[in-house]
Amino acid sequence: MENCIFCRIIEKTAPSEIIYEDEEFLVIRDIHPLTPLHLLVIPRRHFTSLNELDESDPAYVGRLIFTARRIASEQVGPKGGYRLVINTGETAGQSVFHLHLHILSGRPLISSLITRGLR
Ligand code: DGP
Repeated sequence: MENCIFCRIIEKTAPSEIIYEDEEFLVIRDIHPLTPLHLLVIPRRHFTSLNELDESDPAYVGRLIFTARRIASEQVGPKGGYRLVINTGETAGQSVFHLHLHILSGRPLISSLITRGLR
């Protein structure tokens, strides 16, 4: 989509730090990190949000989650914890309307929220 920043990152007409990519997903570093490790798993297909995903293809969601798990494990090591977040809708804090999954690690949730002034 023309005005979608994540589509432009996928097309490589906008810059980003790409951590991983395959035929379905791209993993980039978040430009405004909330935690010491903050990555985004972005499907190449443009879905406005999680609500647009087709229930008839649950394996696709599995591949999205397993991609996030694999990259998170590679980045944080076997003992490191991480959190996966999908903000869905404006009132939940979604600001980019192209489905993406946050990988957050290195700081507990509550201090991440305080950093963003959300508490
Ligand atoms: P959300 O609020 O869940 O829609 O998350 C959108 C995230 O995307 C937010 O943490 C900041 C990040 N972001 C927005 N624009 C860019 C960009 O141009 N490059 C990168 N790397 N991240 C971006």
